[in-house]
Amino acid sequence: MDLLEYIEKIPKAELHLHIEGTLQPELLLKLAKRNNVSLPYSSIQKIKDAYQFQNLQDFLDIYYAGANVLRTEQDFFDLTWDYLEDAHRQHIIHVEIFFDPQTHTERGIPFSVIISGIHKAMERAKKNLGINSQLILSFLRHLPEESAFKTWEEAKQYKHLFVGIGLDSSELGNPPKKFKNIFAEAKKDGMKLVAHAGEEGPASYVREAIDVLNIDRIDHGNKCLDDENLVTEIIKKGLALTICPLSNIVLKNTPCMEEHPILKMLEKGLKVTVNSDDPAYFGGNLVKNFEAMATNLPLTKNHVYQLTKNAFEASFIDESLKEQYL
Ligand code: ES4
Ligand code: ZN
Repeated sequence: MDLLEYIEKIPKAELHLHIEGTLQPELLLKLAKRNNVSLPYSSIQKIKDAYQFQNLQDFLDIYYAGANVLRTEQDFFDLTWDYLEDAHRQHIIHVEIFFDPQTHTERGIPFSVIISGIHKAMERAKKNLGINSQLILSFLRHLPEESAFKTWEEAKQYKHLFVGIGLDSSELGNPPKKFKNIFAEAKKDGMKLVAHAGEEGPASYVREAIDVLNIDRIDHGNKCLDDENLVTEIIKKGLALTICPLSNIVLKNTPCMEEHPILKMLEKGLKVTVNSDDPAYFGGNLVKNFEAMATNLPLTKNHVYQLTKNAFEASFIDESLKEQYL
């Protein structure tokens, strides 16, 4: 079996995936029509042409504008179902999905509509496709902590439907410590904790996410490489990092795939995993991320095996059930 076939066939887990970032141009146009939302684009090609980003904020502006077509439970169902079907085609058997409720509640969409649509698609995927999926509620860090608290008050009645909370959106100027209290509160409520850190922000934000927020897993974390002591601490603690190679290139956090540090991180002993982040915007799904690594880095089957094993180990699958995946 050659490397590309091995990448495709090996049963995989994905741990860093924003459901709003799976909105493909075709569905974007379809939902805009269905909900009478006007878009600045008239064709699939024009949408694709608009996806050119100089940095994280450039991308986020387009991502939030796209999310504006999501209005009804059916819309959230269709979005999630499309992703889960693609995940199944890629032999992903476990996925942890971020959703950003504030992106929708801020424009008047009820929390119940969002969670029901997503959850129903997850249930159907479990039954019809055999995919195991879990939800992580992610707070928008450009909004104040009070907004996260307000969201949490409403979310709590559905807490049996998600495993953890996360932190995403504009990193620079919004350090982890801004969300110290809500993370402590969610932990008391039994939530797993993750946060985007060191994507665009400095190594000190990664340290803060670990020391102040007490996170169980680091999203991105690439910038930890600027601080050797921090790398040693992350390895000692066994904290995993959800690396998103194509995202890093498209958002210009890494100059090119040939220079991506993922294999060096693996060799240092960091527990790194491969993920697609926002596949509709960054040039492809999880398999495409592995393929880009295969083309541009000295990737071997052993690396693919280790990266995949790391993802299952770092997942929030119940410890008693984990064995069956490893
Ligand atoms: C995101 Cl790539 C990335 N970074 C931060 N926040 C996000 N939300 C969706 N994708
Ligand atoms: Zn992300």
